[in-house]
This record gives sequence, structure tokens and C-alpha cells, in this order.
Amino acid sequence: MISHTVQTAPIAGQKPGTSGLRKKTAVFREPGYLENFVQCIFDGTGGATGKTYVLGGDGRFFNADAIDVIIRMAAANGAKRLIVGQNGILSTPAASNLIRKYETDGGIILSASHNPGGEDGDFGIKFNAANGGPAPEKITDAIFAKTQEITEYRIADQHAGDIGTIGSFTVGDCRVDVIDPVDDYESLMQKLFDFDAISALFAGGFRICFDAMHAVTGPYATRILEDTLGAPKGSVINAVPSPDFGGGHPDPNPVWARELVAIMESKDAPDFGAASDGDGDRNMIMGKGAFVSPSDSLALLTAYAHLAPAYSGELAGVARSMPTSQAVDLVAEHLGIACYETPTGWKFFGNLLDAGKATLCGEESAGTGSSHIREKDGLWAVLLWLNILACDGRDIVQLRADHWRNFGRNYYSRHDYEEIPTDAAEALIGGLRARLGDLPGTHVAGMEIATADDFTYHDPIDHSLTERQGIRIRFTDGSRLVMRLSGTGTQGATLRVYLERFVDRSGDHDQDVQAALAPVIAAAETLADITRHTGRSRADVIT
Ligand code: VG1
Ligand code: CO
Repeated sequence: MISHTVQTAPIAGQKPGTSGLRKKTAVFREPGYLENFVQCIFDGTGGATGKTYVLGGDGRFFNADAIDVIIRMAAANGAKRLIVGQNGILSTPAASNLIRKYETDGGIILSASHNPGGEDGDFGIKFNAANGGPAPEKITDAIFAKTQEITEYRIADQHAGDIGTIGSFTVGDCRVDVIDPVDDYESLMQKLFDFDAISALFAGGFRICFDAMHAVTGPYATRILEDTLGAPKGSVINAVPSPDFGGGHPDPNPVWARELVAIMESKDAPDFGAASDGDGDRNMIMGKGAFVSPSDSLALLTAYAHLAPAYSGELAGVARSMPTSQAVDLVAEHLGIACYETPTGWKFFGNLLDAGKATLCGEESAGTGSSHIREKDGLWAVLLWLNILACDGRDIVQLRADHWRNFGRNYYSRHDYEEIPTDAAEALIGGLRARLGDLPGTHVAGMEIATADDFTYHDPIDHSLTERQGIRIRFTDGSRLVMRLSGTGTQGATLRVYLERFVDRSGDHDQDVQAALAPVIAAAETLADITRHTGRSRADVIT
């Protein structure tokens, strides 16, 4: 193999956020930008010599070009073998599975997940460790440190072979195996769930609409739901991945998945609706005319997971990100299992899953997953729901209503203020942080503040400390307000305001969500002066 060493210099800002490095596609296409970061992934993890990696992405614009570069760089850095999804396609959960199944040294996933794609959109790159999960901060910090001192990168001159055809080729001494992206993932799902029960459900006339949002889950959902489980053809919509996701945001929430919402609210709505995001790790769940909040979905899945073969024994525990509603805490308490609270981002669940402390994990942003891999998994959540519905017999809306009657309802919503000036966002959070000590005991919007802090996470397994993970204000009536800045955006800052209000078992569970949350929304405005800081009287995206 002919390869060469290219002289380079550090590029500012290559710091991974909540989930990998995300930037405008144009930034990633600048000379050396991708190459520098990839070299630092290798250098920050002890070099690539003799190692095996999984490689794939969500198919967005620049995916295939980036894969060619990474194959050539891995080969020039001495990697032994690469497992690459055909056409460069791998959903994030499928990549996590492959890393674990083939016991590789890690994986490189190309995706900016829910961020829009295309030439003017966003691109991203993420390194997953040998456990299949997003690299923990210890590793991302080491990679970032390398980006600040890099002087050269190595790349093979030869272009990689054909990743459009299943089979193998070599680049120098590195063997590249191009595999079907769906096969291994499907066989894992078959092991976890009662496929016969789900097939019987479809055979009995149960109808589903799965919106792949022109993103990576299209091929996975079509194969599994339609071809294997027998859902009618056309059950999966927007099923062909496109480089710019059909011009949309592949973010599965009621705002961006409008097409699905319209179908589920129509007169002839299917029994079950779901959507997934750009890289296939998130899920949105709907019943006829009803959006199931991700926090409620996590609580319900925890309560009924035992109906699926893989979870029929006792769950080891559950974990949720701090801003996620406390609905699952009530179920965990009822089941007598531990419930862990972690910072936002799937990387914080890895240690708990590896240590066997948690079986199910979830985030309010529509990420749910389990110990089967080390990533959240959109289609997995859909299949677990289908397995539950097939065995339980009630429809999802009824199941949820019964759940609220047993446990009470945690009304929940997230208000996002997008692309606000970074200094305004920091002034808002900084101002609030400075006043936290004075807040307990004071009254706002008719509620009394019980506690106020900036969330610090002590990892119970490796005892690492992660600070400043979001302002958390609890009220004496059980309501909660959380504010933090997004770590996945590529322009300005995004303020996320998470609102929660608990209504007990005998209360009214059928209120409009925003109306039920009105006091908490008013408290957020009073405490943080959101309108003054952002110049906006209303959130840009309310989910
Ligand atoms: C967002 C979500 C978080 C999720 C992260 C990555 O992060 O809030 O829950 O883990 O995206 O998901 P942030 O920092 O913007 O709030 V994905 O599916 O975009 O990789
Ligand atoms: Co995602």
C-alpha cells in the first residue's frame, strides 16, 4: 500500500458534545477537518495498529466520501480489519450491535442524528468504544486533547474499494468486509422479542404506520416490520434514506413528524404510529389520536417489559436522564428496583449497563434502550411496544390511561429556544445559577421552591464526577423545572426548558398538557427572564 503522511495543524473547536462532533457539513468538508479528527480518534485511543473497527453512517450528504477517507486512514494507521455497512449505511444501534457481536475495538459512526442533513445541513462523527457505547468523557477528552496538538495525519493513496457490493477487499494489509446493514440487527431483535406474537397481531388486522423520515431506519423497518412480521406493504412511510432527509429535520417529535401526526389523527388512523430519527436511535410513539410522551413511554415499557421474552425475568434496574420525567421512578419503586438519574446523553448509561445495574434506560428526547446494546434504539422500542400490545390485548391509549390511574400522571413538555446568541444563553443560565442558593423557600407562580441546584453526577461505577449538567428546580407540590443548553447544535445556542407537573391517581389526567403545565411555564419565565434574554416571547419548538 502506498500511503503518505500529511502535515497539518490543530483546528479549533473539535470538541465532541453530547453525542460526538457535530458541525455544518461545509466545515467538515474543509481541507483536513475530517482527517484531523479521525487521526485524533486513533491517537487518543492508543493508535489503530492491529485493531478492528465498525464503520458506517446514516447516509446523509458526505457520508460516502467520509467513509472513503476513514477507510484509507484506518489502513494507513495499521488497522487490521474494518466492518462496513453496505453503501456506508449503518444505524447507530446496528453499529453498536456489530461492535459487540464481532468483539471489535470500537466503531466510527457518521451522523448528526436529528440535525438536518445536506450540503447546507449538518454532519457529525462519533467514536464508540469496545463495549459498543458512545465513548465516555475520559476518551472524548483524550481525543479533544489530541486535536489541539496534532501535527500530521496518515492516509493511503489508494481509494477504497466498492462499498456498494457485499464482500471483501483490502487496502494494503487492512481487510474491509462490506456487510448487509440489517442482517445482524434483525437476528438480535428476533432473539429479544416474540416475533410469532407480533406476526399474529398483524395477521389479525392490527395496523401500524412507521415514519422513517427519509432516514436510516427505512431499510431496517421495511425488512423487519413488513417483510418478516407481515405488516401490510406501505406500513413504513418515507422509507428510502435520502442525503438531505427529504429536506426535513429527521427529529421524531410532533413538530417535525407532522405527517405521521396527521395520519394518526385522521378518521381512519392505524392502531399504532411510530417515527425514528436520522440515525435510528430514537423513537416517537403514538396511539390513535394520541402522542405518548417519551417519558411516559419509558415508564410503560418498564411496567410491561416482562411480556417480552428477553425481559421476562426481573429487571436489574432502570436509568433515566435527569431532565426526563419522574414517571419511571414511580414504576421502579413499585417494582422494587433501582432507578438511576444521569446527565443528558447516552454515554452516561454505559457504565450502569456494563455493570448490570440497569436493564432499561431512557431520555425525554425519545431515546429508549436496554442492555441488549449500548446505544438507544428506535426500532427496538417499537418492537417492544408491539410485543407488549400483542400479549396484553389492550390498545395503547387504554393501557396508558390505566397506567395514569394506577400511578398518577407526570404532565411533561420541553420548550426549545433555538439558535439564540451564545452570550445571551450563557447570561441566562449564569444568572440563574448565581441565585440558586437563595431560591429554596421562596414562592413563584403560586408554588413554593423546595430545592434548587445545578446537577452534578457522581458515576456510581467509576466514581467520575460530571458537573454543571443542568439547573434543576423542584417545587413542594412535586413539580419540576429544568434548564440546560443543548450540546448537539451547530449554530448559536439552544436553550432547553423542561417542564413537569405531577397529578396524582385521583386527579384529572385528561387536561391539555400546556394548560396543565401553566404554573411551571410561568415560573420558568419569572425565574430566568427568558423573554428578556432571548428576545422571544415564545419557544421555537414545543414538544
Ligand atoms: C440531544 C438530546 C439528548 C440526546 C442527544 C443525542 O442532546 O437532548 O437526550 O442524547 O441529543 O441524541 P442535547 O445536548 O442537544 O440536548 V441523537 O439521537 O441526536 O444522537
Ligand atoms: Co439519533
